[in-house]
Amino acid sequence: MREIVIGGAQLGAIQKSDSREAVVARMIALLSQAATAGCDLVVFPELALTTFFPRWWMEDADEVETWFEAEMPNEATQPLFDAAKQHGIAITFGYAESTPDGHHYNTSILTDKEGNIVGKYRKVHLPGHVEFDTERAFQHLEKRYFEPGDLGFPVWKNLDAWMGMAICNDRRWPEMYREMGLQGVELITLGYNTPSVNSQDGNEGLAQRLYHSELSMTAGAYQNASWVVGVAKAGDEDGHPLMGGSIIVDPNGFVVARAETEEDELIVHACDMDMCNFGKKTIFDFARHRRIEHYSRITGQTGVVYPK
Ligand code: CDT
Repeated sequence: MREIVIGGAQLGAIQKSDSREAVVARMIALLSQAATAGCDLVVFPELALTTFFPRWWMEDADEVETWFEAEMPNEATQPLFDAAKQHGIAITFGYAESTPDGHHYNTSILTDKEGNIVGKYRKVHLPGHVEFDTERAFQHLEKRYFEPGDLGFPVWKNLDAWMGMAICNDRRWPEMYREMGLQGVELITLGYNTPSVNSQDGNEGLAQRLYHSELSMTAGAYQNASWVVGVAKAGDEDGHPLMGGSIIVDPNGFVVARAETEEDELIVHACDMDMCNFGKKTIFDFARHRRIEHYSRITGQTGVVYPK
C-alpha cells in the first residue's frame, strides 16, 4: 500500500480588490485544516492567488502585468511555502506566470514536503478568445493573456508516486490524460475556474456544467488507471459565479470525496497509489492493447476533416 492522504482545498470567491496576502492567509488556514486531517499533499485551484482576471478586458500591458507573478515563491507566497514546509505537506497551486524573457503562461507548480518546487506545468488547452466578443454574456480572454504551455504533460516521482498536473480546460481533453498515462501517471492534480453559466448558451444549467466536469475527470481516471483530483475556485467573483464541484476520483473512476459548498472547503481522502496497478496491468495495459498504427490522426490533424 502506498497511501497519500490528499486534501482538495477548494477556494471560494476572490474579488478583484482582494490582495495576494489575503488569499494566501486563506490558503494557510486550509493547510492547517489539512494538517489536522493528516494530509500529505494539498491541491489548490487554478489561478489560486487572484480573481479569475481573464474575464476582464484589458488593453494596458502594465495593468495586465499586475495579475502575474515574476517569481515563485515571492514575497506574497513565501508564507504559504513556509507553512507547507512546517506542516510537512506537499502542495500544488496555479498562478499566472510571467517569465524573465516576457512570456506569459497559466501555470501550476508542485512541491515536495520540504517546500521545494519539484514540478512545473503550463496550461496547454487555453479556452476563450483574444478580442472583445460582443456575442458573449461575459468575456473569457485566456487566449489574449496567456500563451499555450510549452512544457508538454510531464510527470514527476513525488511522495513515492508518479504525479502530473493539468489545468482547468485541459480536463476536458482525453489527450492530456493519455499523455500522462503513457508515462505511468498515478495521480493527476488539476485546478479550475469554471463559470457557472455558459457565456454562449444561457440555457445550459449548472447541473449540466457540473456533470461535464465530473464526466471528464472520472473517464480520464478510469481510462488511465490513475487518481484524479480536481479542485475549483468557486463562488461569486464581482458578480460572476464560478461553480464548485471539487472531487477526488479513484482509478476505477469513482468519486470518493466531493465538495458540498462554493466556499473555502477542504475535501480529504486517503489515496492508495497501488490501486492503480490492477487497471494498468489488465484492461489498460497500454503496451499490450494499444494500436498506434491506427492513431496517426490524433497527432497529425487538429480539426475535423471529412472523408472525400
Ligand atoms: N479556466 C478555464 O479553463 N475554464 C474553462 C471555461 C471554458 S468556457 C470558455 C473550463 O473548461 O472550465
